[in-house]
Amino acid sequence: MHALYFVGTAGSGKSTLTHTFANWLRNAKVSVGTVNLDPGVLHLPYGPDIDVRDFVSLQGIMEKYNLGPNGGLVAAIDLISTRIETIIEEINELGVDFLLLDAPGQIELFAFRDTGPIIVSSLGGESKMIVYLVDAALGKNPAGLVSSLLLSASVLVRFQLPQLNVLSRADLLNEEEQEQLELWLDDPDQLIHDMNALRNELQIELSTELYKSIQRLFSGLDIVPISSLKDETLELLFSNISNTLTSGEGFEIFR
Ligand SMILES: Nc1nc2c(ncn2[C@@H]2O[C@H](COP(=O)(O)OP(=O)(O)O)[C@@H](O)[C@H]2O)c(=O)[nH]1
Ligand SMILES: [Mg+2]
Repeated sequence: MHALYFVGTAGSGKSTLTHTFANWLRNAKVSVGTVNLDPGVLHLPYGPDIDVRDFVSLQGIMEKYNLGPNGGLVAAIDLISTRIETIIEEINELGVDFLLLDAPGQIELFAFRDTGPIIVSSLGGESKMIVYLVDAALGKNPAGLVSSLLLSASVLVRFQLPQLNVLSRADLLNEEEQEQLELWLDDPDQLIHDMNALRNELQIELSTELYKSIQRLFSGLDIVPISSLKDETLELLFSNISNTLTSGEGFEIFR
């Protein structure tokens, strides 16, 4: 089984992509299961095969411990790790080739509490990776892009798994904005030059060095533009995922 964790900032399109990519895989005759890891989500665009809300009740936790929504979410996430064994059993019962795991809306709950790494190290067997969603809304300006990539870099450091960066909701960018983004990704000097907010030499130097480190960390920077509204980009997503999981060899159905 291959486990794909969809991680990104709130609203970057994780749940929608879990839904559309699962459908795309099913159409390609690939067996797939979905897991909702967000105890606080009210509406999902898909019916998950496994849902952490069946194991931890946010409302119940808020009432029992007299917590507000934020404290409740933190406690709920932490409680998931106590139910891991049962969740693993359910996953194994699914017997699918691909497992799509939809991370909680707020990235810090998953990436920066202990539970995230515990879940990732326990669920999904040997073949697993992170699909990190850089929201296209943040790719419209250089500071948004750099800060989003910094977050992606910290996810990489935190989980130490193969990681693919995708530009999610790419249909929100017009052609000019797409080209601008590609220019920034290719040319750090241009990116830094366009960061008007940087007012002094120190800020410019720091940003340049940070950005170059990010590029090294991701061995160059290729961000795959995808959109849940466009099937052809989901095919591109699959071929990038298969390359990442097989170190460039690709899966059989795509060779
Ligand atoms: N235009 C566009 N909107 C999208 C796309 N994917 C998600 N959305 C919208 O973006 C919002 C947030 O999506 P959601 O999947 O809930 O994000 P999550 O918080 O990361 O799970 C919703 O209103 C979605 O309908 C996309 O590819 N293109
Ligand atoms: Mg979501």
